[in-house]
Amino acid sequence: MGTHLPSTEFDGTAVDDQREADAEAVMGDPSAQMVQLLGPDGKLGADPVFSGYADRLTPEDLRGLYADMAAIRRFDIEATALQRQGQLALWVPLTGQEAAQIGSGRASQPQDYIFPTYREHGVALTRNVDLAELLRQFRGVSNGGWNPKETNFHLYTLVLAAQTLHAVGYAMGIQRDQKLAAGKEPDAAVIAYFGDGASSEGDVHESMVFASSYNAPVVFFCQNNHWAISVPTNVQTRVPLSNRAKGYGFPGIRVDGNDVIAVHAVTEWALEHARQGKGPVLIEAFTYRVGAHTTADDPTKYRHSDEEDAWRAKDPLSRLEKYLRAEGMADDAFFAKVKADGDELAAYVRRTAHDLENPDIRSAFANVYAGAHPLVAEELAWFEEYTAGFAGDDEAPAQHDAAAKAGH
Ligand SMILES: Cc1ncc(C[n+]2csc(CCOP(=O)(O)OP(=O)(O)O)c2C)c(N)n1
Ligand SMILES: [Mg+2]
Repeated sequence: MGTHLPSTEFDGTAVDDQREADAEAVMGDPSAQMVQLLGPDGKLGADPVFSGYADRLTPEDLRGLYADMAAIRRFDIEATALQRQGQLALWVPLTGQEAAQIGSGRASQPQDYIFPTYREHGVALTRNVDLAELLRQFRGVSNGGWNPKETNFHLYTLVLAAQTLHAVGYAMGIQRDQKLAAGKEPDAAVIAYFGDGASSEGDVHESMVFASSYNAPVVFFCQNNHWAISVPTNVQTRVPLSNRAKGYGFPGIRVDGNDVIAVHAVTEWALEHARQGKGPVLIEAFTYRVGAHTTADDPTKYRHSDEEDAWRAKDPLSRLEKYLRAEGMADDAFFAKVKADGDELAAYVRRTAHDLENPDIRSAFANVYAGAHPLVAEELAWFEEYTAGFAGDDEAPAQHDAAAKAGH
């Protein structure tokens, strides 16, 4: 059976002209409707609303944003290498999306709560998640890897868009808590990250309806990186994704996702809006996945390298480097230090990843229910009998906390 996807799907020959024209309108040069402060040439422009937010960033903040972006890019390279060497089962690269992630993550405050997808390693860094711990899931030694309560950075969600529902539910919860604790605790907001492909999921629609109906303090942060594996964004939508917010009755902003200053400003504005009880905001960060979808993907099969080259010219790091140098805010010594710090981070991650041990699989039975459950106990008993039957495994399984908790 042939595909039902429009012919803009990569085939190199047949092209649906109308779809191409629509795609041009949606995906083509969007500058007229996109918030951009720092252009690819490293020059800082102005915006009537968001320049005021950008002005809050000190030279030290700007150097910090650069250092974070460089660190996470270095981490991404290291994790990709670890996967190629068989140390990780899979890796999900973020290169190209550093500004969208660092800019938005750095705009959040400690009391805010973040629901990521599976690619938000840059946001994880801004929330102080130990990046070596983050590799646990990709090494297959954990279903999560870190304790979300410590950082207010939720576990990765691989079921597309499911976390947008969790985020709105959480936002509605804190909205109620805040009423009770009025004035005693800082107001908090929630960020729900999702992709352009995930935007087609019913869960996103339901989330936006609920968020709007209840005026929930949630920022929907869509990283439009132009691809959902091999499907381009113009198959997901015929209008800019940010426009969809209008239908739900809250603000939608498209921001240059490779401009860390604009992303920071827009996210700060949106979080303030949410914390002040003014309701949800949709941010569409217009960016690009420069590498493969995952280490199991080969993008040369579905897109042209000239498209990748055009986006490399809009690189988020090089434009901030140009700006910092031109303004005299950073010199060679700063960039050398950033590189050395990145190498040190990579060495730490490599060392730690090698040592991440397999968990006792019985621990999986311990966390099914809060307390003991006869069915879980029965399944654990079966499992122990089964594993005891393997040659060489002649020791009876030791009594284990998990077994105790499962009621065994
Ligand atoms: C509900 C669901 N359907 C399909 C998949 C398989 N899948 C994993 S990633 C992906 C593409 C997602 O694209 P996008 O939302 O744009 O995010 P990106 O990977 O580009 O960051 C798909 C279809 C899934 N994980 N969950
Ligand atoms: Mg995508």
